[in-house]
Amino acid sequence: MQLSKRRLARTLVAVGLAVAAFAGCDEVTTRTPNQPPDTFITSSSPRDSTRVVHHVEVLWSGGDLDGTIDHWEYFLLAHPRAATQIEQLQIVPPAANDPGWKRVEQARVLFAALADTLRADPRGDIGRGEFDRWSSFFVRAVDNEGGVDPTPDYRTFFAYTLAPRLDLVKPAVTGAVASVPRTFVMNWNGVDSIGGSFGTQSPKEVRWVLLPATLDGGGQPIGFPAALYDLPESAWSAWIGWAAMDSLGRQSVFRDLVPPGAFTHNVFALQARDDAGAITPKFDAATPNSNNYATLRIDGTLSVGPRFAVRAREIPATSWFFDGIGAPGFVAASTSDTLTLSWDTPGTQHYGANPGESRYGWNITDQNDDQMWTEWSFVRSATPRQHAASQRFYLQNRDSIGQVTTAVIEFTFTVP
Ligand SMILES: [Ca+2]
Ligand SMILES: [Ca+2]
Repeated sequence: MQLSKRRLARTLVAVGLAVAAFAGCDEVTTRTPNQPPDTFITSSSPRDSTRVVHHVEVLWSGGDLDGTIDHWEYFLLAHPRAATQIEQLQIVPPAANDPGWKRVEQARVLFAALADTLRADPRGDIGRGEFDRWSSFFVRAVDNEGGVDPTPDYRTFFAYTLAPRLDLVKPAVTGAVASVPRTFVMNWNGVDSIGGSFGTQSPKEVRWVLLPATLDGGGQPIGFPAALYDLPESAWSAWIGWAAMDSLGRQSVFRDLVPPGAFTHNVFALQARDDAGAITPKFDAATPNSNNYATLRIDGTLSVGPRFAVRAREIPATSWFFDGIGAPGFVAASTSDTLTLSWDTPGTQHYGANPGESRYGWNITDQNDDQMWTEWSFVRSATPRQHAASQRFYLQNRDSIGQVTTAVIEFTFTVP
């Protein structure tokens, strides 16, 4: 391949010289035609016809006999997924005017080639789990007169990688059923192996699915994970960028999934895709750090929102617990004319959210009036309060998905 290219280049040079010689005979009427530049890949990696990690850097050089090289253009051609041997490929350079040629100023480029095909049934043993795909990289010089190398140089290589690995965390429970209230947040971690000694990176994007399930006597969802391997594309969410600004590449929020008092069983499953197009191939509920599906009991009898306890330093051995949104208020008798109140960091772990800020106030008549509250803050205590009569303490704790639990305690004052 390289030889035939060089032979052609030499022929072109010879023709060019002949034209130049001819043009020299008649300087008045003929201008020497531009000679196209030539291009040669110089890097040793990827060697032609080899299997390489899909993060590929190619370096090249070139020359132009009658001018200078202005810039370069490259083209990455992915071969059909079914091809496993180089003999099966049709390595045809793209058309000179193909819009897929990409301009580059430097004589090198680093790119992620496709490696999106697993050669094993993901339901069985997938060995090392490598995904691969054949590609050809073409590069051509463009000279100062716009002349394009008609014989791009190229390399053909078999790129491989491993698919991202996912790890469902709170509120999922590895290998067991997690009970969650009807509004909850699924959270996960993930890591993508680039391949070889290249280390790891973040997955590029994720998608999820939440399916109804029936549990068997052992608490296992019937027909899973088989059902997950057979899902049509349309059952999945859209692909979501891992680093999406709203964190939705790392969590998904579900609100009011069942009516209050009702419950359902569901399976939540997750896949990630990397920059090679490789998608998490297996579904696993039980292996730590690789558990990408989980069984949920979405229970409408469980309270929704942050939960926390409030304490008064002057009334030891007593606390008032607020189990989420709508928790009833308390009446508490105090013999101290000072109240120093504090509260726990709100509990949100059980439904997958994170605790947020608190605010409080006394004798609030309009909860919608922000002026009656302190600023939202992460301080979990109130300034000591003097009192000589009944007073109402109002406290709000919010979570990372905007749910707010309001606590009300009426303190009556009795002289000891
Ligand atoms: Ca030229
Ligand atoms: Ca990868």
